[in-house]
Amino acid sequence: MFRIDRNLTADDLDKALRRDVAAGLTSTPKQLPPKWFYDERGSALFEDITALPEYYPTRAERTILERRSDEIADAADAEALIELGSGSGVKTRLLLDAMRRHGTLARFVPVDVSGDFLAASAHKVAEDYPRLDVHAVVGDFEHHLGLLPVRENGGRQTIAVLGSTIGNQEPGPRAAFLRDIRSVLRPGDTFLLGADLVKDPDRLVAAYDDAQGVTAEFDRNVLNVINRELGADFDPSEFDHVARWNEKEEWIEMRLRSRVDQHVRIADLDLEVDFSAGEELRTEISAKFRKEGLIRELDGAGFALTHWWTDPDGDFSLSLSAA
Ligand code: AVJ
Repeated sequence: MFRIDRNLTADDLDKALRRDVAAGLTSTPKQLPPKWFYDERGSALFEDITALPEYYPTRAERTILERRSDEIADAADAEALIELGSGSGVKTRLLLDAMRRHGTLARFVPVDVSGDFLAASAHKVAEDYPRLDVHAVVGDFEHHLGLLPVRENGGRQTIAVLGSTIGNQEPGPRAAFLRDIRSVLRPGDTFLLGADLVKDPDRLVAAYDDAQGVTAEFDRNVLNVINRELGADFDPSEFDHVARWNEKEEWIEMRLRSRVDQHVRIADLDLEVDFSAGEELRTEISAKFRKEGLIRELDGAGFALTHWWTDPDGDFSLSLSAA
């Protein structure tokens, strides 16, 4: 069984991009939200990143799921899995398989902003799990949580946010996001969260500034997106990729540093922007977590952590919390 709801049109996305670019390039310091990395090329580059020797998070999370998915499924005891930011689906299948073995799973609700990608991957899940009711939702899960088809059959729900997607948000919006998730759940429901952990800064920086330069290409790709979508004339080769560990905030920052004094025109916004040599545009934060801090944040949103799993190296965490 398969259906797809579209809560987000191409026009909504275009408006959001215009708003974010206009605000971000006129603020000091300049910044852009990371969600605009992911056009077709950006999504393919991210897939390449997940296979890099330096980028451990995807492998570490997969290892946890390979070892613990049955425990997770037993603890969640859920009728529906709602996955926010559903990605390419390898990890999802480990979870779905375990939940199916557990025996209660009837519904899968993958939610993503990228409609084409979501439709293709959700459709494949529906084919491979013929007894599962697959209800895909195209939406911005930071804003449209209230529109989700939660609890259509009355059973227990699990909401999953994997891949350390949550690390892209600053603490304020992150707290609001966690509260929003809590507000669509009821007692007995659970929240499964994948979160990357604080570790040696050299390893963190290497994970976001790989030797082959794939992450640098991914970072610069946001400029290609703005060129194409908003008629801008960025020359991506005039920007260097920078990854830096912010010790105080405990997050990785990715930045694009202008190599020269330059002037950029964003035609569709009627906007001209100057970059001085060495000036940096922040393109992403990727927050890293500690168990105590995460418990506190979850608690602040009304969740009680019940399970905590890491990979054998202690690099990445999966936690299950009760609503
Ligand atoms: C998809 C947001 C989890 O923060 O590690 C990877 C994105 N950026 N390399 C991350 C990313 C650079 C990734 N997330």
